[in-house]
Amino acid sequence: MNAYPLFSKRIWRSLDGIWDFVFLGEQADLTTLDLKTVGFDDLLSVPGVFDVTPKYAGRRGLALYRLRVEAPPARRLKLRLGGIGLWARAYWDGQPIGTLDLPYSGEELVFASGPGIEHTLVIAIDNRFNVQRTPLFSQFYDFYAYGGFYRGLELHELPDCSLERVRVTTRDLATGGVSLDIEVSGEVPPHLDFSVAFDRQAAMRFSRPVIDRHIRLDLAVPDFKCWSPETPHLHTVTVGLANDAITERFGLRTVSVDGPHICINGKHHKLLGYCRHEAHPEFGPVQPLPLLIEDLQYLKDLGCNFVRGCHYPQDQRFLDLCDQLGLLVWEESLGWGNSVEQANTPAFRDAQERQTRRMIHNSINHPCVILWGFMNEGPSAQPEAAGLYDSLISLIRTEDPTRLVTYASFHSQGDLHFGKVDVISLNAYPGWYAMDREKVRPLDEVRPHFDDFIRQLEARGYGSKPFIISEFGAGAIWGWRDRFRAHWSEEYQAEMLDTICRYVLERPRVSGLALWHFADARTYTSALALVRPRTINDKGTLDEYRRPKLAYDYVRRAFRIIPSA
Ligand code: ADA
Repeated sequence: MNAYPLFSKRIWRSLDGIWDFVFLGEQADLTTLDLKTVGFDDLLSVPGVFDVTPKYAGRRGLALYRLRVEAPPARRLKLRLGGIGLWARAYWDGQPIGTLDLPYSGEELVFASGPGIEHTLVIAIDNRFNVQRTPLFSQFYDFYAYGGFYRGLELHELPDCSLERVRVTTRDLATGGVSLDIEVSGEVPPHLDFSVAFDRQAAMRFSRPVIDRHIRLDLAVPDFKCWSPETPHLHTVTVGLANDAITERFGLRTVSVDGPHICINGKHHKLLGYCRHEAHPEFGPVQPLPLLIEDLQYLKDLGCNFVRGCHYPQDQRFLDLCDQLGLLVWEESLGWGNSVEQANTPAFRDAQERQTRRMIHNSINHPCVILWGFMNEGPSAQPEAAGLYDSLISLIRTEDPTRLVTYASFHSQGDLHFGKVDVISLNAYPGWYAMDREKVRPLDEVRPHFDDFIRQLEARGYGSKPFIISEFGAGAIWGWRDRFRAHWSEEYQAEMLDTICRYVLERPRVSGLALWHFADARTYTSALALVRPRTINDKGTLDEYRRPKLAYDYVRRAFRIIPSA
């Protein structure tokens, strides 16, 4: 499955398949390595992460992947990478063509093919933690940091003037009015002749000046239908040049707030769903299509209308499928519990801003994405971090004024930025990381905790601002049933999730719930895992192999049957 946008006139190929591989280990230094002398002694799958395979499981170090590729001489090429980790440098015929330091980001490298037809592409992947080189991923994050290609690769032969993206913005739901922002690159003439066709309708021809590599025009989609979670109608637009064509898919819809309610096309929608990691024990962060479909079937079966993509930019194929299925998505850039010191280093700040900008660029046309987030559980209560929060919020609003801005805070008191975002989001685990540690089943901490938070919002003047419980959960080890209904039992988790679902459904003040989390996922492999049995974050409603726990039926009943206030 190729994710949108599609390029029908170009020669391009998927580079997914079996690549030559060598693991050079923990001591290897890329700067002193002579790539010509390296022997490749293994084969691995791309996409794929080496450190989940039996031979290299849990290893950290430098690895090289190699593929022989054919491409015509003297041509502009583009390598599209869906997402890597943790760090990568690509070499074309031995010459560096680009470095990737943003784990999970979809990136593109443009370079010249050079002489000849047969070429060698080598991509060095490093999964060692290094805050200077990969500032966005640290060892203390509560999910495993894999090394390799999280998502697929494509190689495109570019015409002299090529199409980058067409950003489609809904202007008017009543008439199907949209604005198109066509972005071109390469040798761009001052004036372009191009065609625009919606769906399978006849193409319209235009001639327009190009300003700063962009052409903007307003059109109406013929025979349009609006997109909503209940009726996820999608349209396509194809823009054609003499030697290039791009097809983007989009939905006509608006996102807004009305007091505490989040609205799609002006209609209130209570968000009900899950936080979801891209994770599986056999594939790490790589998601084969059957797994994507399986996860989406479970989410729909549970009665969810909402997914929080935790804690990084999402796989574009997942977002395409959410567009089709009408699931609403919160997409966020990578961060996890970063300290104010870390967040304020220039390298972290720069990487955070670059990834947020890139995420918006990549996901701009997905109607499913309604919320942009960043830096999960960051230092939002520290005045010294205000600069970074302000700059990310304003960056998001500048790049995309059509969606809502939020971030998941874990400061129920003293958060400094609730007033600046569209939606207040709180991660909280009363009843699990309980206040009263001696109480056997501290379920009665749950409701007062959130009632108290709502009162605080009221007192601080945010009483009518949308508020989402962006994480809440309890660990349960699949198959461990316990008459004591103790912590880690399926019974206790089921009671906890039932309690929070009922609470959210009863209260109009709560705009949404993203349960932590959809499926169990691997995390720390060191002593950091002392509160993570089996080194898995097992607050999943399904285990890591997607076996539903007892809580599944409770959540399903709540989301599907209990009417929401
Ligand atoms: C945090 C964090 C999650 C996860 C969770 C937990 O809120 O955002 O990634 O670590 O806690 O399981 O405790």
